[in-house]
Amino acid sequence: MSQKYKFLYFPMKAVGESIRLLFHYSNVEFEDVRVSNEEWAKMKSEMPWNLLPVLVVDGKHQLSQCLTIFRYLAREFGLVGADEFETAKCNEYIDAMDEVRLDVLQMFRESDPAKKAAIKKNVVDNTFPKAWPKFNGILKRNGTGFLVGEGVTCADIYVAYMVDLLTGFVEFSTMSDYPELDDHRKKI
Ligand SMILES: N[C@@H](CCC(=O)N[C@@H](CS)C(=O)NCC(=O)O)C(=O)O
Repeated sequence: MSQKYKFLYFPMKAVGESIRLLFHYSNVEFEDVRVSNEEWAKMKSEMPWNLLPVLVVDGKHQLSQCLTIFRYLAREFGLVGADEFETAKCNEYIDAMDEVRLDVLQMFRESDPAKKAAIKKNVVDNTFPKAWPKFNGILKRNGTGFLVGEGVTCADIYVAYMVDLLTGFVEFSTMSDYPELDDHRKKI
């Protein structure tokens, strides 16, 4: 692997952190550029979709959209399972987790405190109790401690990171109801 990677995102965790984790897990060097608000005002118009994250490969190829970048790097770093079906299962779990993320994201897009509280309640009462047993069951059935196959894939990294991040946002305190998922989060 001889590519040079530069990863541009804001100085926050959010979805960009899942991409940084891929680099760190794979021990691949990258330039971790954390763009300030002042810098962003000057560079926004030059970005392909006027949004971050953006990955720059070898100083010339720009790639946007977080999950596109995540999946591209996962393939480059050999974290997409043993065959095409396992790769598809990784994508299934990443997409399912992204639906959970988008539910939580609504909270941050809402400025009215009452509406924000209602979104949070929906996440705690509906989104998590529907999603977490599914992921818990997948881990139980696979029986290897990983979501797909017998070792770490990008799905483990995305799901474990998002469980950690999203439960933290809404102070969800009953992860112990989902022991396989909670252990997986801690292990990964
Ligand atoms: N669909 C895009 C969304 C990216 C996005 O919303 N980026 C936000 C930060 S998380 C952004 O660039 N905000 C700055 C702005 O809109 O000026 C992706 O998945 O990468």
